[in-house]
Amino acid sequence: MGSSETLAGLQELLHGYTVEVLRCRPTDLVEFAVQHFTRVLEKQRNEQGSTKSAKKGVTFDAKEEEDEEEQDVTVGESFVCAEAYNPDEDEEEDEEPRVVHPKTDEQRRRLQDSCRDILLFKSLDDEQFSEVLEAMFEVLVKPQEHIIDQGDDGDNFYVIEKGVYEIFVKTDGADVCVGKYDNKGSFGELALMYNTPRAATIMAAMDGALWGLDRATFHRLIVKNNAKKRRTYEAFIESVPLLASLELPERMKIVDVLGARVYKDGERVISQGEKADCFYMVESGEVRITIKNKQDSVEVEVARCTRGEYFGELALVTNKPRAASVYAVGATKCLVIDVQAFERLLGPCMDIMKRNISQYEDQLVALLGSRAKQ
Ligand code: 1OR
Ligand code: 1OR
Repeated sequence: MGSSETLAGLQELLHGYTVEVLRCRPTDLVEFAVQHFTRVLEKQRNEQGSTKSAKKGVTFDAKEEEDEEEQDVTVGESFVCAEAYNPDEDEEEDEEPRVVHPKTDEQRRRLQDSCRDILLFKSLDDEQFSEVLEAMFEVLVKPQEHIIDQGDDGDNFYVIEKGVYEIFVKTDGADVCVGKYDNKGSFGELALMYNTPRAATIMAAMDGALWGLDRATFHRLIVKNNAKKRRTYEAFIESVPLLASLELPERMKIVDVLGARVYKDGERVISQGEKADCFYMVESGEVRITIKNKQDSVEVEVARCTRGEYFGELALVTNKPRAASVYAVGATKCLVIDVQAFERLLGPCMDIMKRNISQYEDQLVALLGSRAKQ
């Protein structure tokens, strides 16, 4: 093995370890390293032992790693915290009775409607998605009811069917309202994903309806999928210029919560004037951005975005309706994060975004100026 290959292997090993530290936040890093690398070694030996995996060859040779990616083998991303998701125990886990909450047809319809746009569900296949739906249960809430209290252990993940829910975060001992969910979205994923205490308090502001998903099912289906998602999108996320100033763990948290949306040629992604609830990055394809003026409603193309570029930040930053419409040019895939994750994770990129926004204004002035001369 050459020195560059050794370095690539080392990077991969440390990377896997970093991921697990981030997920589990262990108190003793050294002890955690011993446990982690012992598991990696065991896995490596197991796979070398079996004919099938001998072909896959778990090795830290940089070139062979690329093949591994395709064959869905993971090294170093396999362990999740104390409660530990360990793929070696998958079979056992699969044998556990599945959680099923029977529902009427009418409930099922409402549930499906509520879950249609949930980003965390976007990377599930049909079977996994229907398992999630089977396991979900209805929760009706009253005004002022706390669904989640900051600091508690995580029990369920929640999808909103209806109602307004306020988000409070403790600052200097006082609960400060930092945002709200307005009749859509989901919350309660962080404690379940990273095995951390609840990061915020969520309180119903009115009568509401939610759908809960228990921790075990969330872990088995969503967290497990996240490892795959990271392998799929990590390289792309690393290549997005806007995110370059973020540390690796922060970039990975973005991958964990993003959802992919695909659009056909000409399909509308954003409609000017609508309320905004998410932020987009173009993963493949292209979008055209159009603005219509108040007088004649004619849409004028003002910009395009291709792979690695972002849009939909303006309304989130200014708290105003969407300033432009956005359409797919050819088949296009966008990676999307919701406004809460945008605020939580993209704070460090805000300066860059604001700088670009000020350019929109310059361009608008230039455009109006050139039109006025015509
Ligand atoms: P959880 O399991 O930690 C509380 O339980 C949930 O509130 C959390 O998952 C998120 O789903 C949701 N910071 C942390 N958690 C938030 C935030 C948030 N917003 C919603 N949740 N911030 C607010 C961003 C608008 C950052 C505050 C500093
Ligand atoms: P949004 O959340 O308002 C539409 O949703 C998005 O289009 C917007 O965020 C930006 O990300 C993106 N003016 C306004 N929005 C623009 C512009 C733009 N370009 C891209 N977007 N101008 C064009 C500048 C080249 C100025 C208009 C003349």
